[in-house]
Amino acid sequence: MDHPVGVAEQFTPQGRVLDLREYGHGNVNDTFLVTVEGAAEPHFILQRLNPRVFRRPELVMKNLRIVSDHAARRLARAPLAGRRRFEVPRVLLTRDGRDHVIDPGGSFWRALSFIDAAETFDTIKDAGHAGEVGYALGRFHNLLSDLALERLSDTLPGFHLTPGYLAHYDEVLERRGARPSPEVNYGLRFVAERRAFAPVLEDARTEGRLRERPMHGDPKINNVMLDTATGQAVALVDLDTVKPGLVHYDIGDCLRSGCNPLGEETGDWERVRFEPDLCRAMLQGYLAEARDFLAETDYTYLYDAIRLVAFELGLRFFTDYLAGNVYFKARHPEHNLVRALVQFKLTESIESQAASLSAIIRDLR
Ligand code: GN1
Ligand code: MG
Repeated sequence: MDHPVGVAEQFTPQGRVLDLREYGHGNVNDTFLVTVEGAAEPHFILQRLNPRVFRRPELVMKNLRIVSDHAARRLARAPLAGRRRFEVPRVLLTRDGRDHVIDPGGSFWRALSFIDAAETFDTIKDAGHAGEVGYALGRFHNLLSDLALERLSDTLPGFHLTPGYLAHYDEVLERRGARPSPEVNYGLRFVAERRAFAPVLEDARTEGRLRERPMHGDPKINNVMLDTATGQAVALVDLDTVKPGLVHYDIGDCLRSGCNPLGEETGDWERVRFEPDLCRAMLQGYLAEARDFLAETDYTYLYDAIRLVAFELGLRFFTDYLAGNVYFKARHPEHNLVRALVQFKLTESIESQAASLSAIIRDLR
């Protein structure tokens, strides 16, 4: 890999790179915050895309440019009420006008504008925070609700298709087996008991009850940036997974991430809970922006979406643990197992509150 400073310099028109440091806690790409001298905007984000995950990085960039240009046009046309700001990261070009750099080692790098005076959190603070996270996702869906779907490529075939993850899990188990332990046995049983539930959203899509829209793909809480002064959501970042899909996976992902007060990286998996008050606040924030474009049947699948995405992410982590940690970056060999147990416990908590969560959805619709 080329030294990132050398790459960063190619994205700076005149300025010199003053500082470059690792940024954020992504599980897939490598992210750096770059500070430059003498530029109108002193910071930008530099990222190296993970080639094992993003096989067609040029398509990722194409989607990103379409989405970011479309959102910028919408935002310019209709500024937000109440002095709210909302931004979508811009793609930065190199000195010779390209949207990426391939270094001599073959790594794919790209740069994005930095959202200033804003911060992210890995765990939810309170219901106010939850409302803002929901708002950000609703705002984002709203901004893209009139973008023609044919313009977006499927950059990650199979991404957020739960039956596909189940098939992959079966293959890995068949190929490598699983070394038994109480935690592994719990995981195996957990998945076995929920197999029939996996295709719930895909069946609804095939049968025409849910239709595709532009989706974000990864709206977890640390991808929502909050204004450092007001605490209001000002951006939903990490747009690599934007593609045509079901917004239900986004809603489920946002809720599984934001209504788990211990956060997805806790080691205390036995105490993980899905918090209904946070769910109410988050959905309220989301629906304030999304009500206009959601159809009646969309509401029918909201509860299933919440339950499914927690299950799906647990299944993805568990599979990666069984496969030897080949997809998600892991800090220790059991990391993906613990991450899986967190999502499985969260799923159980969601299931045990099925009636009250459905009532919350009914109240808000
Ligand atoms: C990955 O890399 P990061 O942290 O933005 C993953 C998401 C998962 C998330 C769980 C492309 O996102 O699907 O929900 O980890 N992204 C990809 O933290 O697989
Ligand atoms: Mg991501």
